[in-house]
Amino acid sequence: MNKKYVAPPYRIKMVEPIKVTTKKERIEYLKTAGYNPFSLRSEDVYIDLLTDSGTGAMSHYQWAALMMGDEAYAGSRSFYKFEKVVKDLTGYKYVIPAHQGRGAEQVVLPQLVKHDNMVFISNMHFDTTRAHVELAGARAIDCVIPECFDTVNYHPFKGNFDLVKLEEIIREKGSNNVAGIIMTVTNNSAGGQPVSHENLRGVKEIANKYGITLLIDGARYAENSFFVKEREEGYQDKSIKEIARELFDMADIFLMSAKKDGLVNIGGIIAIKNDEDLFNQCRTFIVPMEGFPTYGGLAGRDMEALAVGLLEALEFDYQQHRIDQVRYLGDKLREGGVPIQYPTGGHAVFVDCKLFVPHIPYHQFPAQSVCNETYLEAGVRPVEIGSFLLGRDPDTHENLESPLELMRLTIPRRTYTYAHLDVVAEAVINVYNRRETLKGLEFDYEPPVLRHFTARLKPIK
Ligand code: PM9
Repeated sequence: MNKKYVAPPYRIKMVEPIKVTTKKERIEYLKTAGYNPFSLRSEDVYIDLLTDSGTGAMSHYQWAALMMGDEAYAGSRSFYKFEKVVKDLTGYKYVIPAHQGRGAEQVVLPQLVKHDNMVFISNMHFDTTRAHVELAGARAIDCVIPECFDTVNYHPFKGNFDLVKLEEIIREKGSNNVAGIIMTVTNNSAGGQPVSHENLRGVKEIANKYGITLLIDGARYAENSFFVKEREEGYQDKSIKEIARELFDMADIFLMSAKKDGLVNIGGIIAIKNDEDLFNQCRTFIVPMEGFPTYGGLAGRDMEALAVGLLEALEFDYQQHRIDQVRYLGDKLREGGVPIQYPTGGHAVFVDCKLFVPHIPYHQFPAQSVCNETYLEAGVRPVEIGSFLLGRDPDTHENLESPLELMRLTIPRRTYTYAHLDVVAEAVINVYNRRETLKGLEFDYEPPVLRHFTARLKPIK
């Protein structure tokens, strides 16, 4: 096998041209976008590493499946096909589609909030999950192991829960005030870092001891299962599918943004192991929020493509190449001296901007500044995961300081080649070599919720 990288287990049947722009053009585009790459037009981006969410390429099996979509409003044949795949995969009794991950969150999370002053505890809440926890009147507490914040040293499972702290929080809050424990796999916000099954077993024991519901936020559950196979003692001979099944066996609810490991452009999943009452509540609420329970905001054709994509994401050859592409970019950046969250995660390389631009304080959004400069350098669009995204304290409205200031270079699935990743590495290394010249940012306009999506910024002179 090629030692430099794992070559793709697919060939390319259709291409989408992308535009190379000049630096002069990019300076104008970024200014018009309010120094927020979310507001750039995608046609002004050369290599788009904003997200791996819904941006991947579907296989020809998925495109063929689209043609089989049954667009009946109720009882669609495509729903039953999708439902069977999810039930077989998870072993759960109840399945409801949603239009995407946050659609699933907005339906399920409020059902678990029974009274005032409740909390959810997660290894790390993703930003939309945190927003839905807060919109449901609860509070979100993160409880990841401290090794996660040390980007320099290796730890195989930086996504793990801090089990001692988890139990302390439950005792302090009182178990009847804990609406749920959310295990995010992989842990997106801290670098696409995996969670071990040993850790998950520990979380399950604690959840059982205190009678608390355990949810899996499994947008990237198949990538997590690949890492478990690769790194955790005793899993080397198991298939990714078997490992994933063990993960589902340990939880009560599975929420998924299917735009990641579902290998589709749109879709979400709610799966409930056996709580019939909760299922009935969700079926009731999905109607005004997302749509009738057999389509949940999706077209029949979307459910067809998802039924196929869920299984493709569990194939070993697919995952081996996928994870290797990301690791390739991480290794190139490390060779160039760029500080990254190490080891490289499943879906993205996370550049540590606290170390990259230590002269920019958190309230001037250091990682956003590095993202903008990377776009100016080569038309590569990364995304900030740091204090800009974290937002303000819901009670005091103070700017929160994120423990990590990260620039995420997110790799869409089956979309870019290793040559594109070479361009990205060169661009980031060039920016790193002139890092002292980078400046912080301040707000021109700040929206009240999930501000990073639509805010406008300006460079501090
Ligand atoms: N994640 C991501 O880019 C897409 C939105 S931000 C550009 O990483 C987890 C772990 C996620 C996630 C989305 C959602 C929400 C829930 N949990 O985007 O609503 O990573 O499908 O999913 C994004 P939806």
